[in-house]
Amino acid sequence: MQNHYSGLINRYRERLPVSDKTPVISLCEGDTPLIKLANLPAETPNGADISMYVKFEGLNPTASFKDRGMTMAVSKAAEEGAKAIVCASTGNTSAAAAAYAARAGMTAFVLIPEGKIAMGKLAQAMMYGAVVIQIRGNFDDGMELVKRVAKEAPVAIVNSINPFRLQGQKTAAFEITEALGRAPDYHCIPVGNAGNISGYWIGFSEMCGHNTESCTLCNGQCPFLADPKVTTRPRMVGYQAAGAAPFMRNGKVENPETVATAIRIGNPQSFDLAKAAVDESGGWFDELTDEEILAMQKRLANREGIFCEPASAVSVAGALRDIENGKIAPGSVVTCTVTGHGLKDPDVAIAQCQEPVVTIDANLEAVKQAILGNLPG
Ligand code: AN7
Repeated sequence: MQNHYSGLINRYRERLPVSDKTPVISLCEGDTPLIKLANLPAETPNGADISMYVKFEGLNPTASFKDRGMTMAVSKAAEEGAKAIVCASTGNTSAAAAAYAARAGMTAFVLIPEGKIAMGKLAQAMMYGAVVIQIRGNFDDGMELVKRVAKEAPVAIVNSINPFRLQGQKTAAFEITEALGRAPDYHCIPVGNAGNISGYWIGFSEMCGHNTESCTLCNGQCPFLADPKVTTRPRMVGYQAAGAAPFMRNGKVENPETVATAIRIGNPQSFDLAKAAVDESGGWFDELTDEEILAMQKRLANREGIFCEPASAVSVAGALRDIENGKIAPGSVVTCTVTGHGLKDPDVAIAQCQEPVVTIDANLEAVKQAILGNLPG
């Protein structure tokens, strides 16, 4: 099968820190669709002439963007002979770590905040066979513990403080630029631990021949930097949940709280990299309330057919608000990362669908009435 897509390491091998000696641990992640929105921009004041696209990362093998970084982190851990990996997680990192560890024959230890991760993510970590360690604390507590325990036990950290994670995640920016044949004018993205926005900035920068401070691996030595594919980079726009918005408070948030549990993070590990990316690109950070987040999660599903988890709706909600208020200029090409699939968090989804499900007897007349009573006017 010569044209069989075999994952992002093989696809972008010459742009990643891998060699012939790196065992590629892959689930064919990446190559996700860039979906042009059909309805929401036109329904938004000032949005009629905006081209808006969603990079739907929920269609990765474990249903979130984390697979991009994890294929790199676990492949490099395997190259270094690791037998076990560890991460703190609000859920998606743990699912991805568990899956790639299973494939590599490693043990994954995942620290999750008790009671604060979506059910689908917990199911994944357990099915893939991770050792799930619930802590009576939040993600930030877990992250500190992971950093300390990795000094005392033989486990490789696969959180995004592992620079190979950002290298994998930068490939989404490659795919967007290739799909559009140019860089977008604005790239909008949810921000939690702030690794992904930093990875995208590396990717967009490399596409136009720039090195960034966030690329701690090549120091400007990558040969492909001399072969730019495009001439511009987007403004990077990072959106947070209002109850967990350290970038808006200019520092740590002690007790982060939001319905979007994926981004319930108060002390982002890549704070400086993300701030540099936003500043260097001429972008900005902003925040959305839980009400705005949930409303957009539902609108994306019922107006565009894209079902994402709450944290992922943040990018689209923020972008549409900034189109309406003119911060995003008319005529722009806007891309939004939609980070995780809606099926990850069925509880929050069902809780916000208020209309009761119609239940009827199993006969033709009753079905007919149910249809005729609900046809569009
Ligand atoms: C759906 O899984 O941090 O700013 O431990 O799951 O790169 O952290 C998840 C983060 C956005 C934020 N959307 O990305 C974890 C974790 C979803 C996420 C983010 C996360 P970063």
